[in-house]
Order: sequence, then structure tokens, then C-alpha cells
Amino acid sequence: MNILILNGPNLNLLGLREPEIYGSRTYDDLCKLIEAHAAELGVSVEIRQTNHEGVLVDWIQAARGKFDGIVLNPAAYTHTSVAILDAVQAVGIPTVEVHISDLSQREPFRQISYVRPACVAVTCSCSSARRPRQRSLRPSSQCLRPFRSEQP
Ligand code: DHK
Repeated sequence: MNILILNGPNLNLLGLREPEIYGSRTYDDLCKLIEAHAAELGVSVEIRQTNHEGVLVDWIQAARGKFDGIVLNPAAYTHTSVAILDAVQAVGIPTVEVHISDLSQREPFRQISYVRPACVAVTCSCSSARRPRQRSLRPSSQCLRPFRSEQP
């Protein structure tokens, strides 16, 4: 099982940006946690981050035939991007929408997700800001679960 993990704009600044919302762990920390959890689940992951909408579209399109699933945090593009919605719909790869913060408790514009109709599941509120003593961020555990390998 081969999973593509895509992170959108400003997620490279995790640990620096608004730690009270996004937590104090860095993007590198997040990648390491995801890789460790993927190994536990027996799935292989490729993790990428970009600040550019078109790059996300290109990566989603290129995932056809190469990946069995996508874990997608489009970040700010969640609330604006018909192009990313179209790309996910076009490739037909099961995609899980992920967010670090609890969107339901934030500004009204963040409660609109353009990509959600194309996704098979959504996970919000993964920030270590809300669970400072928790060893792992929830995205690594919850978001990979739909793709858990059937193999022992
Ligand atoms: C990350 C962002 O950068 C914001 O623009 C979204 C999302 C929320 C997150 O919680 O992961 O509104």
C-alpha cells in the first residue's frame, strides 16, 4: 500500500506559525511521526509540501497509477480551490482531507471546504497545541487508518 501525503501552503512553518493554534511541533517532527506510524501500519508513504496550488494539482494528477491513497491537507486552498477539488475527483484515488486545527472553532470562512465532496474522510483538530503531552499528532494515526494494510 502506497500513500501520498500532500501538505499545502505554510505548513512548512509548523512550530513557528501561531503555535497556540497549530502546536509547537515542526514540519520535520510531523514527517517523522507520520513515517514512524506508517511503518507500524505497514504502509509506505511519500510526504511532500508546497506553497503552490498548481503544484498540488500536478502532484495529484501524477499520483494516478502510483499511489493507492492520498492524505491531503490543502491548508488555505481548502477554502478556495476548485482546481484541487477537480483534480481529486479526476484521479479517483481515495483521498482523506486533514487539518491540524479545529476548523469548526475558527472563522466562518475556514468552515467551508471545497475539497471535501471529493474526499472519503476528514480529520480535523490534530494540533499538538491542544494535546501538549501527546506523543504523536493525530494526523499520523487517524489519517492513515483508512489505508491500513490488509497484510499481516
Ligand atoms: C491550515 C492552514 O494553513 C489554514 O489556512 C487552514 C489548516 C487550516 C489546518 O488546520 O491544517 O484554514
